[in-house]
Amino acid sequence: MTTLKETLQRKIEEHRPRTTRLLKECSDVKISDVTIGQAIGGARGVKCLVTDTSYLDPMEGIRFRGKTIPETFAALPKAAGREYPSVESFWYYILTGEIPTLEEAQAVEADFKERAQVPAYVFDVVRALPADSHPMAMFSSAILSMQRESIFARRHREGMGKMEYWDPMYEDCSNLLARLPEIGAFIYRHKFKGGDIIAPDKSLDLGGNFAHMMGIGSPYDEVARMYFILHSDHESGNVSAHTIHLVASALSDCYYALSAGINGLAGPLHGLANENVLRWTQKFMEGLEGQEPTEEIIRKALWDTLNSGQVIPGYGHAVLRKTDPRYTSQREFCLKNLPDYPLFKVISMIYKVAPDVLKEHGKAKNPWPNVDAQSGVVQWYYGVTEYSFYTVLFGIGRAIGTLANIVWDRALGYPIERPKSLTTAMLEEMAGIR
Ligand code: AMX
Repeated sequence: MTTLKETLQRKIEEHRPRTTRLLKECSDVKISDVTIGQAIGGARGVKCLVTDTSYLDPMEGIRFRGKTIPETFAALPKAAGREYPSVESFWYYILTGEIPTLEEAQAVEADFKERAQVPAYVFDVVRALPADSHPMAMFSSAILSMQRESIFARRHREGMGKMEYWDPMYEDCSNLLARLPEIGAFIYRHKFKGGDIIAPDKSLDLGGNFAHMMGIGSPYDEVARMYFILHSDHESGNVSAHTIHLVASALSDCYYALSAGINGLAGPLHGLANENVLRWTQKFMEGLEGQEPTEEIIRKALWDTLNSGQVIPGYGHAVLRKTDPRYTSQREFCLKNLPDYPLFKVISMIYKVAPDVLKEHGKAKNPWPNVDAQSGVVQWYYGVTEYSFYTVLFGIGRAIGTLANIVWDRALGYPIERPKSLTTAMLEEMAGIR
């Protein structure tokens, strides 16, 4: 059996000549044009990033290392009696592109247990924040506080060579990922359960241990595995992944980079949408005052939201032009496990009505639901009703793909990122209107 790190090293050595060749022989091949609309419009659709961990097709949705979500879940090994693969097996896969054997996946589980010890000062940092701090501010601060642990930063100060960068980056990213579930669960229990903290159980895998530390019984361990893998990666153009890649491109270590990305994920147009979906739905259900929800009532509530100038949270996407397969995957989970749950029924009704409302409204390029329209229902059902915590869950998941990506960034020697900006006057001149 080879270890994950040995496999990764082999993969890096195999891959490096491809990047070298592209740069040496094909640097001038054009892959994208940029219009004024794109320069003002958030660089939408400008192809200028290279990401091998995942690819997002507008019609098909995400593929992790070439596999769709159902293919990924089917291909990864599962421990006896489990429906979902471990996060550790997925970490092996997203880092190397190879499906591990169960034995290899379990070796990563054992490795993570060695790395999972969260320094005590991290909890002090969370405790020191005002009680009404948002869980995402707590999460980002906790991650940032661990920067002093960075092996990459130390080795860089000591003058390591560029070809070695990936190694301490891999070590840091593995350490950080292994610690995130305990930090997340600590924030949850500290903020919402009166500080009644549950100690980790070293016999469990990452997903199982997270469920245990949250204080929620089976099958929440399966929910955690599913949730973290589904939210892991969405190529590199989205705000959190791009921020993490950008910050790391300055050779900032993964603690700085992930903390920064978490801050981006905390925005309502990005990861915070999962909180806002539940806020919107709860407010809607309270307003019903016992009345049965109907499609007509939902349609009116959606229009009220649009007419007040707000977006419908959980709908639309910058790249996707169809229902997000991450939404579908969680919907299938609900259909199997909680088909009659009232909140799921409302969410399903919204799914029936909202796309037509958004089409009629005529603004959103994509009227279909994204991942955030469905994820809160599952959490709510299993007792996590404190929806301001939901984006922390997203953040733990998002760390998996983005940390793998920055290990590869360092392995392939990607430079500091620095796109060029122009002034408005320059654009007017180029357009011939000045
Ligand atoms: N409700 C109302 N209006 C919407 C909308 C929605 N769900 N989605 C898009 N629009 C509007 C935009 O605000 C924009 O309006 P404007 O012209 O007045 O500025 C117009 O439609 C065109 O936008 P777009 O090109 O379709 O989308 P975008 O790429 O600019 O933005 C996104 C994408 C996700 C920010 C947007 O669809 C949105 O705000 N959705 C709701 C929030 C949400 O669910 N975010 C989570 C996305 C997934 C994730 O990152 N976790």
